[in-house]
Amino acid sequence: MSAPATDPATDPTIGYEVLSAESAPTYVASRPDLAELLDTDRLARVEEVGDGNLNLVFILTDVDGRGVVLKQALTYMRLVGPDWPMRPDRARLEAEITRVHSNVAPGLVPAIYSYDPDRYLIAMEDLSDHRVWRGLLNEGQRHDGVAEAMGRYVASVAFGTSPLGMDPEEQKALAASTSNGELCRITEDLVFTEPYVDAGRNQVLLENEVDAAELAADTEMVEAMGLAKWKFMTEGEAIIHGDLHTGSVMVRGTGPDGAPGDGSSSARAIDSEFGFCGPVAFDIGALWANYLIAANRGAALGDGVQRDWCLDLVPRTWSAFEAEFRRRWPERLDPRVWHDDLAEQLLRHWQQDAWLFAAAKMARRIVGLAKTADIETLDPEIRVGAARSVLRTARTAVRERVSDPSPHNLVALAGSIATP
Ligand code: SR1
Ligand code: MG
Repeated sequence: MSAPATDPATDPTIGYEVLSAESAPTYVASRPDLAELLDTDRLARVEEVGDGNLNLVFILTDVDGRGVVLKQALTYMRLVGPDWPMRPDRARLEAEITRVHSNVAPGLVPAIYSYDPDRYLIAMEDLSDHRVWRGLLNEGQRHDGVAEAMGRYVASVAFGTSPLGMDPEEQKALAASTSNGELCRITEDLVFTEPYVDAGRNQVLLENEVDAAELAADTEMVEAMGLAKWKFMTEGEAIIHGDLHTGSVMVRGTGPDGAPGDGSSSARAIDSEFGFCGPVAFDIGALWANYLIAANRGAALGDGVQRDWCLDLVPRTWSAFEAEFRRRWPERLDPRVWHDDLAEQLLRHWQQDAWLFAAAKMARRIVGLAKTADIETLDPEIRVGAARSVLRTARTAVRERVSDPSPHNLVALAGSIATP
């Protein structure tokens, strides 16, 4: 599917002002709260940079290096065009969820400056000194500390936006105000269903058609995905990110292998528009899946160092998640009945379910709509094998998850499949 030919800024069917690189400076200048963030008379850069599937994203910076990002929702999915209408109010949800996450996980998401409900437009922190983690990984760059930061982020959200850390009435009100059936349905369809029941949106290389057919005919896999879908649809634990792949993480480091904690490094989770009150393990599984996809890219390119480094991100995220969750546990709101055994049960449950969700996320990125550059940018001769390995990893993971759900076992399993 290709992006629409019509320019959204001049599309009369949209019904509200859609910005362009030409009109964005005027918009910022007209908003007193934004105009003070940068000098619109001395702009150095105005660019539409959105490379995601859904929205427009503008970066404006002035000659002094001050900037703002404007993210605007359209009335349809950008990747597909007007044939896939979507409610633009998703931008409000993203603004609200990012603000909540900022409160519970400070420094790990972008700052939100304002939300414009007339234009479905978020103004947020300029992260143009960061880069999208997926792109860095695809270049073979290794930024230590990012996997750990994301583990801490997921744990902070799990604790701080669930009844463990929020007043139960407030938490239920937040769950209601961030309820997002439309975007959840996209995940329910694209992640848990369509890789197994083709709705006409699946696509693989000719040589991988046999792998896609085997995946869909694998009853144990399909039943596991049925369970994963059920969990996704019913387990409202915390206000999760909902789409935490490596393309949703921005990284600033000191360069390749840059050491975080030196004051200049930073990792932020962006794009939480798929957020809702859902299962905590979904975010962990999304990260794990994308680490394993990146490891398979490394293996396909014959880069064993990159492969091993990417595999190791799985336990790194888990350990940071577990440590942060345990650190917060003494602050839980109802220790009268939430004894320490519950923490152990929750950690076990999240570890097991992360395998299930990781398997779902791996398979969808190979077979279904919305793939990953990690695999898609490989030459077809090696792409076939990499795609096959990711699918094998997903199918093996659903079988192995019960006997030993440790992250190290997932690494061993994935490493035995991701061979150069
Ligand atoms: C068709 S685009 C939808 C996908 O893009 C987002 O990144 C989510 O992963 C979603 O499934
Ligand atoms: Mg996104």
